[in-house]
Amino acid sequence: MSLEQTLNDEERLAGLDRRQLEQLVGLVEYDASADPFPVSGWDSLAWVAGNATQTAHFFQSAFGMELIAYSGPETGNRDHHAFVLRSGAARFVIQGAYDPASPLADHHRRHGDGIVDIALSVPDVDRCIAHAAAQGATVLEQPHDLSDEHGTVRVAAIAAYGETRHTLVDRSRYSGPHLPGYVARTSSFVKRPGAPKRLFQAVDHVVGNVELGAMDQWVDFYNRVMGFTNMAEFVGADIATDYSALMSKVVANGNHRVKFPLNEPAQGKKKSQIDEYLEFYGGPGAQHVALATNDILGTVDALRAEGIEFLATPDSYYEDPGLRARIGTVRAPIEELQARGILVDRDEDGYLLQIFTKPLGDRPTVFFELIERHGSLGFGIGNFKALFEAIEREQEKRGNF
Ligand code: TYF
Ligand code: FE
Repeated sequence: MSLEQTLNDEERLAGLDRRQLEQLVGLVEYDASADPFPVSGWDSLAWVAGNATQTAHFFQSAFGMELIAYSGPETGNRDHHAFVLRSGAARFVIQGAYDPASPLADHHRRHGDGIVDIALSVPDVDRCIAHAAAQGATVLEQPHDLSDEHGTVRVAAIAAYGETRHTLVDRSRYSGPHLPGYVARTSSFVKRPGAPKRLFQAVDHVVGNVELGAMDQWVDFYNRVMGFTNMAEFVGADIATDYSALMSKVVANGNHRVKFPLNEPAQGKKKSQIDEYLEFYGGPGAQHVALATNDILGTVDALRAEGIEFLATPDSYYEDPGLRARIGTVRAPIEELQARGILVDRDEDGYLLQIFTKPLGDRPTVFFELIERHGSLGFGIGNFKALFEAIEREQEKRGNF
């Protein structure tokens, strides 16, 4: 059986089948044998938090994630705490310094809370690294084995934008809860009766913000080093200056599980949201994570009930007769979407529903998107104007014009 016909363990564990995954994240068939750097999907997103203990609690209490593994002083890790959380096929690792001299403390001083490692699942770590090195990528960790009584994981790491990295992980010979050094851990957290089993099923895309003039270099990096191809959607200089103050292109791995939009700032009427990010993150980094859900209405309701705040969409968005003509019939009445501020976009392949949270932490940097795809493989370009106006309203409240 080819790699592409199989679901990964996380997806199988999450009870997803292939058709659901095609719908959720736009999974496609492709010929992995010709791929110089085959990637099968996401492994995990590693975060640094100023207080991982509380951030891990927040991801459980508000985002309904489930604690599955832990590393920390009690397990022999005297540098930091790390909590592994899961929702469907999505896995987050929340890390925070224990030792005041931990490099994670310095990282947090520079960047605040954010995503430090976008780890990818690959069937052949050595082959990927050989190709990446030949293409001139910065190899941060050469391929090596990590072993314990549950088996062996092969890992390596390459540098991406800013201080972000891609760890490459092959866990096909491993049955432990996460990695050697972690122990299985469940939480005492009890979900409210009637709460949805999970609020999101998978990671759809992770967006990178890079410096002015660097977008094409990073598109080239993902093309040349990692064999990613460009997706159709992009925001060019022609529309950038009107309202969005950014330019954007999207690259994806062969099966489209992994999608990376890359933004760079553009000169607009107001200070670019990308410049604001670069200033407060202290350089390039991951801007937003889009979480795939098959019930965005229920998820938004559950998150709002936990106090999660979303960008406001003005009523004029829904009252525009052009919107109704453009989006046609979608699975919920527009009034239901309006009540929650959910945006709709349609293209030749179908439509999508999406909504964006406010920044998650103290700095105006990383935030979440929720996305429910119905055939569309896009990122909501039809919503950019409304979305960027909403972001600008938030920027103004922070005193950034
Ligand atoms: O991933 C995307 O490209 C869309 C659009 O600050 C987007 O979600 C782009 C920039 C941004 C927010 C959303
Ligand atoms: Fe997005």
